[in-house]
Amino acid sequence: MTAINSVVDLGRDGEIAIVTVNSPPVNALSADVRDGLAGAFAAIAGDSSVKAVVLACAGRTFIAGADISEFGKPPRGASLPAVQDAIEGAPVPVIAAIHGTALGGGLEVALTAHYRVSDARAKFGLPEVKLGLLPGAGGTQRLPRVVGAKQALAMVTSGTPIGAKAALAAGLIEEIVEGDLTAGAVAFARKVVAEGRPLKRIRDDASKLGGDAASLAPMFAEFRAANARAFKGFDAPEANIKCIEAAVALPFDEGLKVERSEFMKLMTGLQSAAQRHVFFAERQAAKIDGLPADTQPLPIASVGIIGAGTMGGGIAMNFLSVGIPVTIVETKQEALDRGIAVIRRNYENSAKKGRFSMEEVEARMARLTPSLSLDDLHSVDLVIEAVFENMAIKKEIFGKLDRIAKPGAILASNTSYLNVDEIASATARPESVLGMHFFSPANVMRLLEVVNGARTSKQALATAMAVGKQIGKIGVVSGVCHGFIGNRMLGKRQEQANKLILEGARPADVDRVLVEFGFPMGPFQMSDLAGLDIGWSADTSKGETVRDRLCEAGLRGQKNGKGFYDYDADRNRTPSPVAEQIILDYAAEKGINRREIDDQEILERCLYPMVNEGAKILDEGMAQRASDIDIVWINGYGWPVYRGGPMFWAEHDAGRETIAAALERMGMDVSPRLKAGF
Ligand code: 3H9
Repeated sequence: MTAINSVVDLGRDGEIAIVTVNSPPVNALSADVRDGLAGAFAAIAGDSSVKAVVLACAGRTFIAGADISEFGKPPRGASLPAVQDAIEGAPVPVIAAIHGTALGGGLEVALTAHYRVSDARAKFGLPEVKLGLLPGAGGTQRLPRVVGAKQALAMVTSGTPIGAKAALAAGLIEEIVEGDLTAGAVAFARKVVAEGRPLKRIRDDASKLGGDAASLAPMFAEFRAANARAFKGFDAPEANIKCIEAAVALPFDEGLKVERSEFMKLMTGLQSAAQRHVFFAERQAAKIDGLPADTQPLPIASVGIIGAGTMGGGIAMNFLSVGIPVTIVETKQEALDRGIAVIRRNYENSAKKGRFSMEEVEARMARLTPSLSLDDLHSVDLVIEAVFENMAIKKEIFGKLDRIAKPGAILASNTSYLNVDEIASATARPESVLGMHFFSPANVMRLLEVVNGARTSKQALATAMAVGKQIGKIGVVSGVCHGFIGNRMLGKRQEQANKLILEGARPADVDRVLVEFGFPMGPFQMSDLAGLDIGWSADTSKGETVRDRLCEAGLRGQKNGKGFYDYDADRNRTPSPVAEQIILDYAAEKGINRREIDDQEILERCLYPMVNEGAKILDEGMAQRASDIDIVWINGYGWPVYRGGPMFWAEHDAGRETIAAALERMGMDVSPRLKAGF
């Protein structure tokens, strides 16, 4: 075996050359990898003893894409198209041997090989759309020439990979290899040589596209219409569609030009920069600053959950779904039964939608043990308390848990606001206590704030983060402060939204501006959805806030069809005249001068104070890094991913200085970090 460079080797098995990429962790197409491939294929082209080539990868995966960390930097090394030309134009058959994930540029390289084989677990996809991009190395032109325009369209706009079986059925690979992949690929190569099979260049064969521009036009139109909602706000899906249309309508090289031009537009735009930021931010969030390298998370083989309400039940589902048994504790049989029934119904609904079988529903339910006694939590590895937000009750529960739970068990509270250190003080083991703040619906939302108490041990923190990952959440470490990262910032937005409607904006205007920005709903739609009467009681209501008055007038939000909006049976909403009058009366009573408020002011007043609060959270060390705050807002509150999160947006779009100056004009206390940089 010859090392072409530090990441590409050229070996031989008789007359078959074997090119191996070995560039951990994911064999991304860095300059070194491209140089190595260019070198290897140049050597092969000059060696007449080579009859075929196997292109394989070492480590956990085939090439998983272009090297995203190189994007936006000056180009270096061999270009990707030059490498692809060398493969596609090789004088002998090239067989890509695929394991792991052939993604993006990786799949695009494989599509320049003349044949592809894989192991049974391999996955194939063009996920560029998730980075605000499109496949820029011929993927939009070659993939439809293999799997047809329709399937290619679905693959490039969703970014979702397909498995080996589907790839075989679609003609993307020739064979699924059993046993050693490279050996199987070499055997396949020998067969190709022995049978004198042609050099199949995908670019030259348009027969599988599935039609021409005219016959496929309705398919494209339908696809756009069916996905309009999902694609709203994003630039990349439409650019991907255009490229597949070009593949159908134009000769290969012309289509490539369209792809290149669309790719460059996306690549230099803010949306892709934002989405690439999010890709790395997600991975960064998993890292705990200052964690000693030898910290081992504790194994979590069983979980106890206190409270079988909406949150407790949703949290339980996360664990049951990945095979971890849960004991769920309530105080009353009726509440317990109700909670269990909801879990079962949720699972059955998923099964009815075909997500899994009814046997799987039973298997998950069999992992659930209902109980009326905290004593039953004596042997679990992790307890998550999910009762309502009342410090006295939480402290009482943690005091009991301290006596019941086994030594070393992690004791977590799902509190959204309360002081985790005070909760921990009810135990003699504060090192095992932390917050695990799930977002509703807890079985669906990906965000998990892991609240690191003043005395929480590193190991407990690492365990909570690891178990979060195990149940498919994106964990973000937060310090102890009121509302942690997400709700603390949300509070600032709500404060301004409440003021705006008194000063002259209508709730529907505030909601519209934020929805146009990219949030799935605005603050008043959110209040209606959550229920206006959460935490409100008729006995204690003093009519001091708009919310009090709405509740006193019988407006409870979506649950009774009346809130800031009136709702019909299909939940269509129209602004409520009753709510509007209550707001007007309240403003008049308080002597507030109402005026015209434009959309820009609404946006600035809702978002700038939030960014400022994010900066304060960083000032106080309550978040580890600015990008963690972005991850919280994208995954917990519907911040549009194509705007990269509030801190990215402040830095790269709105401008930190602009925000700081506007906040000063509003008379707000501006975080030093907002001025200095995050
Ligand atoms: C593209 O190809 C454009 C083309 O059309 C060409 C245009 C000209 N680059 O996710 P993990 C790092 S766009 C650089 O934890 P897993 C990642 O940051 C690309 N780095 O592992 C992490 O680093 P760290 C299209 C990358 O096993 C480490 O690898 N391709 C890249 O859970 C491990 O990653 C994609 O979008 C990359 N391309 O999942 C695929 N990929 O350890 C993106 C990963 O320092 N990648 N890293 O935090 C993935 O989806 C997953 O990483 C993968 C492995 C499924 C491959």
